[in-house]
Amino acid sequence: MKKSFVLLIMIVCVFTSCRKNRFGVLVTSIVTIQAKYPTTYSQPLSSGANITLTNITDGSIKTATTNSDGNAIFSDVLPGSYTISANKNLSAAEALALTGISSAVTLNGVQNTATVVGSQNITFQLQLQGSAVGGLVIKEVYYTGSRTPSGGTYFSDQFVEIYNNSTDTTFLDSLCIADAFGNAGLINATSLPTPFNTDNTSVYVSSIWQIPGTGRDYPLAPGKSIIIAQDGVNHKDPTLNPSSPVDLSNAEWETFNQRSDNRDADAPAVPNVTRLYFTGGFDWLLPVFGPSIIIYKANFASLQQVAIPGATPTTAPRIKVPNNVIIDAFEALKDGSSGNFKRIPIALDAGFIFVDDTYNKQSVRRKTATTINGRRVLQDSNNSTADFAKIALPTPKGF
Ligand SMILES: [Ca+2]
Ligand SMILES: [Ca+2]
Repeated sequence: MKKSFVLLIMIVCVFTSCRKNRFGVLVTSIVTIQAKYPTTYSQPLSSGANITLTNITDGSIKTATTNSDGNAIFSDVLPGSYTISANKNLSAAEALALTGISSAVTLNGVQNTATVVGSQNITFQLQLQGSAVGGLVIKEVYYTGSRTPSGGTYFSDQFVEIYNNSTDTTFLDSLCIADAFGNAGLINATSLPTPFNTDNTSVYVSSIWQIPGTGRDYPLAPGKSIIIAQDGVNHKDPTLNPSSPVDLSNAEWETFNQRSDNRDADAPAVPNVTRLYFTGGFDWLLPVFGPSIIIYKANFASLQQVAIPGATPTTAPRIKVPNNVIIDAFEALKDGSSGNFKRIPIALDAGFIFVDDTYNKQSVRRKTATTINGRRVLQDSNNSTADFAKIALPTPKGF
């Protein structure tokens, strides 16, 4: 009997008197929740975030909104264990100011156990997280090639650079890169635009290469890029082309087109992307008059193989890549009057870029829209005319 009474007193204490001091005054704390934006954002603290403080024991809920200092202040918080959660919706305009990318995003944050004891003035910091704003983009395409000292043509130094233009680390595993079928312009008097241009729902590609990996093997941090070289070697080497503008021996990847005649050498220091489909010659030669390139993720077996209208039956089919799996598209054509030769649907790329000549070392590079905490955010309006600039020399990993 006595034992039970003591136990009862203890239970009552747990639920009542522990919240009061020995004079019977309620003991409460002032709890400040500070909401923090992801570190890739232009501001550290989030104002206008909705904060919910939930008492784990009795389920009672308090809510508040963070002020201009990113703080939500809760007074009269009873001792106990709490879950803190936060939600903040950013409009496209707000996201543009914070991330450089105009795209609405929802941010959330949760701390499952926040303990409040006695009378405190305590601050909890809550990290907001959301899906990545922005994505992978094609940053630079060096397709023109160069001249050798004796005036010969050299195109093995081509490369494509892919940049993480988002706020978060992204994984390159299974990313595919492919070149669209079709002429870049009036290469000769009888050149015709691609017969696939009647379908604006897909891009029809000639060759496809894929980055290997099973999902999380090849992370790419925000503001970082990779080079996919036609050949991952120092092209300035005297045995290659001393007049080449690039050393690609540090490229992340190269296209190795394995052939029985060994016409394409496998640079041992540079890993090879996987050849999924190939209709070219000795190597992954991009059209020096202007290539159109897409990056996408899709299972190769799920893609339709389509015969080229009007081509001979022995001509290899092209691979139809639907717009909705394409992450980024780039189009270069022969010159400013080649617009009717577009190979990429307007929905993916409303324009095209061009350079002055073939084999003149010029490159095309995506413009920088803004810089946030040292991270360049590249311009991506889905229009290569506006987003790319012609530059005199290629700038792998550079600006
Ligand atoms: Ca190669
Ligand atoms: Ca290699």
